[in-house]
Amino acid sequence: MNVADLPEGLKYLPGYLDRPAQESLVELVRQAVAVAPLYLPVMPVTGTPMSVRMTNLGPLGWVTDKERGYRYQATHPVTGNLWPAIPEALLSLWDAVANYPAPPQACLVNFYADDARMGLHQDKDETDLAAPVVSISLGNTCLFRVGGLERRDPTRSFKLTSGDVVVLGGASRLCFHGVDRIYPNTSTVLKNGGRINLTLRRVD
Ligand code: MD3
Ligand code: FE
Repeated sequence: MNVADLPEGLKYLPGYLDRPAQESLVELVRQAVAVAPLYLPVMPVTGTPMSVRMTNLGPLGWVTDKERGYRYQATHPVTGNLWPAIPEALLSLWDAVANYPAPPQACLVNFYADDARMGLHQDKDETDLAAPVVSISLGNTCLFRVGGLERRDPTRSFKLTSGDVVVLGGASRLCFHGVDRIYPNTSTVLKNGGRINLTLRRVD
C-alpha cells in the first residue's frame, strides 16, 4: 500500500501511541465499560445483529436499533444512564491531531472479537461533516479497507495495529470504509484477544 494512494484528507499516524499509552487507554476503556456495558447493535428495519459490540463515551453516543435506526443520543440504550465522560487523554489526543476548534462530542467504542468484522459503510449520521473523525486502534491487528465516495469505487486495504491513529478529514470523511478481518494473537495489549477501536467525533 502506497500512502500516495490514500484518499485526500486521510492522515495515517502508525505507532502514534506507545505501549504505556495504549495500556492506559485500555484501562480507561475497561472502567467505562464497567458502567456503560458493551451491547450488541442491530441493523435498522431487519434487526440483524452486527458482530462488533459497542458502547460510547461523551455527551452523545452512536446507537442503533430495529425500530429507530442509527442515531446519536445522550443515554445508554440498555441502562438508560448518561454515557461516561471522554477521558482527558483522548481530549488532548484530539487537540493534537484533529486540527479542529471544538472538542469531540462522542467517542464510539467498538469491540471486535477475533471473528468480528464491519462491512463497508459511510459515517454520515453526524451533522458536522467539516470535523474529522479520529480513530485509535488497540489490541489485535485488523485489515482495514477504505474506498471512495461511491460504494462501487475501488478500495485499498491496509493493516491497523495497536497504537495506530487515523485522522479522517477533508474528502476522506465520507469515504466508504470497513474492517475485513482481525488477525488473532497479533498483540498482547488485550489479555483476552480481540481489538478495540475508539472513534472521536463531532456530531452537530
Ligand atoms: C474512514 N470503525 O466506527 S475506524 C466506525 O476500526 C468504523 O472500528 C472502524 O468504521 C473500526 O464507524 C474504522 C477508521 C475510520 C473511522 C471513520 C471513518 C475510518 C473512516 C470515516 C470516514 C472514512
Ligand atoms: Fe465507520
